[in-house]
Formats: sequence, structure tokens, C-alpha cells
Amino acid sequence: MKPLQLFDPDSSTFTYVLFDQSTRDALIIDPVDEQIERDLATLREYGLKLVWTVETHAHADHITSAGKLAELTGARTAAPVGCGIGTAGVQLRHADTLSFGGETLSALHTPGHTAGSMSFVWREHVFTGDTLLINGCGRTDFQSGNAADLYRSLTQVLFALPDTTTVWPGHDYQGRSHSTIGQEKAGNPRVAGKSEAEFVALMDALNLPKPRRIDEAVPANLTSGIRHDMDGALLMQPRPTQSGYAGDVSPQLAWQWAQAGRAVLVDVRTDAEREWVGFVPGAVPVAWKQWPGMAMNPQFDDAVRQAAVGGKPLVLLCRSGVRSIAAAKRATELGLEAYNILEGFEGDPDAQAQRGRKGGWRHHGLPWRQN
Ligand SMILES: N[C@@H](CCC(=O)N[C@@H](CS)C(=O)NCC(=O)O)C(=O)O
Ligand SMILES: [Fe+2]
Repeated sequence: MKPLQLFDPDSSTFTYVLFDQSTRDALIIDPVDEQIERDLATLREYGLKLVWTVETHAHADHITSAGKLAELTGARTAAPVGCGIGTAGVQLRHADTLSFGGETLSALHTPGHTAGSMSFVWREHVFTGDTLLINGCGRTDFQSGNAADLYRSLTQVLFALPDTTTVWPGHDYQGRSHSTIGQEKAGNPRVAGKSEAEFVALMDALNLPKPRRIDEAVPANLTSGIRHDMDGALLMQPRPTQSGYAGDVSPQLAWQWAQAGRAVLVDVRTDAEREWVGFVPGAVPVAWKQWPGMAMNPQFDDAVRQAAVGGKPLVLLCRSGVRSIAAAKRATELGLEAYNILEGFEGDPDAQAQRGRKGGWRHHGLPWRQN
């Protein structure tokens, strides 16, 4: 069984989709923001249900679509614990596994390109991110990179896999798609037959230009590609937008409005998410299920029309503010006054604190309940 390999020509990035052939549960590795429509179309074409988005590291050259994919498909997000991607729901450690249907992906900590970088093993395949590239390896001159660590990750972790293991890299800049551990061990010009000192000297002398998008990409990737307004928590006046809905409000302001009967809270997460993460008391539950390009959901239209009794404004919340914006736009199209709640509802604050994330409904001292 082989992974689906997808390519983003702008950043030369490979994205991989793995799935269980009978349950159709799928996992995506290193999805690229600009390719989200292609990836959603691929999932539809193969009849797959995305259950995990996984990052090999916090990328410097492109922005991930992990946060958006999670919002649109209900997938959970996973990233290496050492990468500082605080928004990822699961912080992976060496030897951790992720299940999709009856299939298992195993994490290998392979530092060097970045300190947190990981590779992932599935069956007879290894997804090496920017640790091992075909006839090359990731650079080590930025983002906590370290050439000696990379040498050890290559020679002691990846080259310890069976020679027949297929290598699926994070990038290729010369039109190649995959390799094997045996081929790379024998012929990779950066590392084959080289001592650690020789490898470090070679890496130190590369003098590569800085990636074009690094200043924009790294901060965005630390929040799974979703950029929050960090002032959101302090916003006690609605902030108007030009984006087709009335404005953004903080969770506190939304709650104040709801308590005072000035607005109706609408929770656009799915039933499964509400059960899993927690319920916001009094919020009208109506899932926003529209995938890009799909027809509108008439149930949503009916439910929000009913919720806006007496012309009351609606304040919409989801997990991280992607679906709630789309839903607020739709409610506005229906002639309703609709606001988006910044930062959404991420559940257990202790788990969030561990993930280094500051947002979330309960974090703001607002009530919630677990079923
Ligand atoms: N020209 C590319 C450079 C990309 C780049 O530096 N890629 C990193 C991975 S994030 C790398 O390790 N490249 C290895 C190499 O170029 O040898 C850009 O501007 O984005
Ligand atoms: Fe990279």
C-alpha cells in the first residue's frame, strides 16, 4: 500500500495522504495552505474521512493548512512537541503513535533541520520531512537547526530502518519523488561515508539564501496556519470588519451580551466536537458543515433564522474562528446581524496551558460544561 503524494510547485513541498482502505479514515502530512482546495478534492475523490493532520516541523517556506483542515473536516491536529506549535491538539513525542482506522503512524524524533523535527513511519514507508531529502538533507542554518544533531538523526535513527523502507521527503527541488533508506545510506552525497565532523563542515559551508517566506511562515505555522488577533481577549467593543459580517467580538463580550439577552450565542461546531471538548451553556447548536464549493446547508439557514428571534444579533463560535467567520457571512447574507467570536472554544485550559496556547472559552473564565 502506498501513500498519495501531492506536490506544491511554489514551495516544492510534498504533502502525503495515508488512509485505511476499508474504513477510509485518513491522515495528512504537511498540508500546504494554498493547496487546501486540492486536498479537500482529493479526500472527496477517494471517499476519505480526514482524522489527523500531522506536521513534520514548523515550516519556514510555506504555511500549513492544518488549522483550516481541522475546522473544515473535524480532523485533529498533531505536531512534534519540540516545535512550539501550541495550537496542535496532540503534541507528539518520540515513539508516539497515531491511529487512523486500523492503521498506525509512528513518530521518530529526528532533530537537526529544526530541534523539534520528526519523521514518521507507516508500514514500509518513512516520511522524513526536511530531515532526509533525496540525495540531500534539510539545511541547519536557521530555526534551531544543528548539523551534528542532523548527522545523528540521519545515521542513527533513519539509517537504522530497513534498507527497503521507502523514503518520502518533505521537498524535492529536482523533480524526484521518493527513494529508499538503502539508496540514501549508500549514495547520499551529504552523508554517505562522511564522518560527523565532515558533515558539519559541509553543512556550515552551504551559505544558502534565506527562504523567501520565512518571516511570514514561521509565526503562522506556530498557530497551525491560523493567525489570531492576539488583542481579541481584550476587545470589549465589537470591531467592525469589511469581510461580509457585522464584526468580531471577544468571548467575554459575547458572553456579556448573551447574559444580558442582547444577543444569541450560536455554536457552529459539530456534535462530536461539542461532546468531546465541552458545551457552551445556552448556545444554539448548529454545525457549519459547508465545504468549499459545496451547496449551502439549508438546516443552518433555518436554525439561524429561528435563533435570531426578534431580530437579535447572533454571535457565532467554533473552535478557532474559521467556520464561525464563514457562518457569520452566511447569516449576514440571510439579512441577520452576525458577529464572529475571536479565539473560539478550545476546551480544557490545563491541556491548553501545556500546549502553550492562551486562547479558549474557559481560559477567559467563561462557563462551559462537559457532558
Ligand atoms: N528557495 C526556497 C528555499 C527553501 C529552503 O531553504 N528549504 C529548506 C527546507 S524548509 C531546505 O532545507 N532546503 C534544503 C536545500 O535547499 O538544500 C525558498 O525561498 O523557500
Ligand atoms: Fe523545513
